[in-house]
Amino acid sequence: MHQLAGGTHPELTTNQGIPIPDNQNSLRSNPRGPTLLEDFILREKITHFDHERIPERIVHGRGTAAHGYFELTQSLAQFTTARILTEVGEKTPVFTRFSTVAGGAGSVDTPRDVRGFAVKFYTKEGNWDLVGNNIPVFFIQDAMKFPDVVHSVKMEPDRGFPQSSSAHDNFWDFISLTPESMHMIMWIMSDRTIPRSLRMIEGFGVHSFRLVNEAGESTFVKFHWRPKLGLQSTVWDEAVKIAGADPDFHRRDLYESIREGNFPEWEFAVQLFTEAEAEKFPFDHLDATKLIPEELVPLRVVGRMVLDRWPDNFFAETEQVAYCPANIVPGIDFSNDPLLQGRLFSYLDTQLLRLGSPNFHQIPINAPKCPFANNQRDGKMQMMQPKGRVNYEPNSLAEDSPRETPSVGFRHARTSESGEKGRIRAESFADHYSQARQFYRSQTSPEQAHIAYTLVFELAKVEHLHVRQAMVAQLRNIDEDLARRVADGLALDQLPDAPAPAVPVQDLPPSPSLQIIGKMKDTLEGRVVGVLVADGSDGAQIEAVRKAALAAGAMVKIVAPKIGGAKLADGTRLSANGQLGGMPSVMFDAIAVVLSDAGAQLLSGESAAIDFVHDAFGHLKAIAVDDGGRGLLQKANIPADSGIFAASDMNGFIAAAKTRQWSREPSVRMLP
Ligand code: HDE
Repeated sequence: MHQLAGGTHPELTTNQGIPIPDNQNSLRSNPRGPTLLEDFILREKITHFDHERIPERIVHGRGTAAHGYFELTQSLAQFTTARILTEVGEKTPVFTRFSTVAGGAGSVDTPRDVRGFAVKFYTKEGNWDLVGNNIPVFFIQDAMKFPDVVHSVKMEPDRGFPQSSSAHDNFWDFISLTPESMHMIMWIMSDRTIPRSLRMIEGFGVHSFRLVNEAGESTFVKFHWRPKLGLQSTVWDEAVKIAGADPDFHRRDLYESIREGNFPEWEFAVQLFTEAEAEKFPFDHLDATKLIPEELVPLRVVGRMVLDRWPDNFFAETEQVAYCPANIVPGIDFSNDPLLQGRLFSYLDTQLLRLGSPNFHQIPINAPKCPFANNQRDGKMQMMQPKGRVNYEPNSLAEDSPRETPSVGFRHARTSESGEKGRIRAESFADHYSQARQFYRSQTSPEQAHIAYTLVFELAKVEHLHVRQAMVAQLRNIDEDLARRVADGLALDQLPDAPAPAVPVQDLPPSPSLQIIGKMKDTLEGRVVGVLVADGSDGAQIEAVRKAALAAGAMVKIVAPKIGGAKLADGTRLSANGQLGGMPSVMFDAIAVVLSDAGAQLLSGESAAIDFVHDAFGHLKAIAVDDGGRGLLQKANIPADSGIFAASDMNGFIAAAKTRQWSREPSVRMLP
């Protein structure tokens, strides 16, 4: 067995501190005899192992997280007393977890799904958890419906599939009967749900919250995260192939970028509005199926978040971290959004099940970094050893026991409530289609085509014809052209009748800020260029690609038929980052193919090489080729187009690599 040489190795012991003499063999009555029950070392080791797993999160089971800091750049002192939002320049530690929603902890990173975006701020006034998503609206208006929507999307209970996919009957059956979900459906059918990288997603607090100032006055607020690298998505066929090529694509990307010192960063922005302003909105801001367009209430950037440290231990930190929307600090308060109100209850409850004890707040990743003290005691896994006889308040026996402090304690916003008690959905929540329409009509034409394409893909997996029809019927209330495209893609004979909307559908003004393409940045920063090489490739040409890509802020990875690398034309050996079969072009944002004639000849007979260029073309990527590379493109039947460049034209290649070649798409895909 290979043992690391050198170093100072502590003694291997049991959990009771007993040194272990032999970690290879259990205790047997004789060398070929039965194992003895008395082997306390074996039993302790196996018992601990048997208990290694805890229940995974019922939603957001698969996630990845990193440490970092939040820095306030603009004070909101006029609106709030929260120190984290008033102390400019102060760096507050954060732990941020990104997740998919539907899949289990062992599912893949790139299904079509919402991404969770949960931030724990360890502020001086206690922990504040902003538990958001990468989409600013939600499926439902009332917490009462949460178990239903989650049951419908999760694997079907009788068959145990599909894992991590909304493309099945139960989901679309529920959705087609739930008009309030239509706005969210537009978002999840868009490319927002197949992000290129977690570093390139937005984050939203979704609900309206309140900021509360010194005078006790409150202002409504929506919280936003905006990625420094801009928004970027994959195309669906690419996401599907990434899932096979690298199930950990997103977490590896986050890990590598932090390891390389390219720290992921987001701007933190707020939308602030008063109650009086909210009354004039053409929707109810307490309804989580609605957003406030940036054109209506502009974003005010007030801070930034940088993730700069990978956790030491996945289980201890990423798995055990417990977010809760009810964790809030003085100066911030909740709104009456009925979805948020339900969430305030749910998270603590789920943590008790998941982490097994009311003392989960003592786990280092969950513990506040400011002092905390109260008279809560005992319980499973109690790690604290409070001294003294007093564990109640008020008391006259202890001089140092914790006391309430009205001057700094949490104060709720001053509000008053009136109205009829009951299970009543506000009339102002009745408009389910206007913002769905606004979203669809605000997209660029490739984005609209992708929404239609995705709906066809998903509904084509639905076995029940009446469910497909019911869904197309709903789409007619959003946009007649969209409904027609989807109906055509499903080969429906006729358009089903649209259900009557509860209130007239409004034609709201388009909001370009809802696009992805409009929010892409003109940059290659944070992206990866893959260079396919083989024995005999031209080293100078490879170097030119590498230099140009690095200068534009991208990473470069070399792919060769063998992991040991390639012997270049000048006899030197170039080491490879990946072997062709295991590092397909879906791993990259743009590719270059630098081959000698012999190399092109060799790779023409290798389907992984043909797929490499074929997929890059089909996924609308910029491609740079030398003569040998062009030979491979010809073998793959790839026609010349404006996204394919001679390797000598690095300027053209780099400019094109910053985006996808949208104009190519109609030539490679039958869009509905
Ligand atoms: Fe969650 N959600 N949720 N959710 N949610 C959970 O808490 C719940 C909702 C979100 O990385 C659970 O610890 C209810 C909206 C994220 O650990 C659970 C309702 C938004 C995460 C739960 C919602 C979210 C969760 C499962 C409707 C965006 C992962 C495990 C009333 C604003 C946090 C857990 C992490 C996790 C309940 C709706 C975001 C069961 C009842 C809306 C990012 O408590």
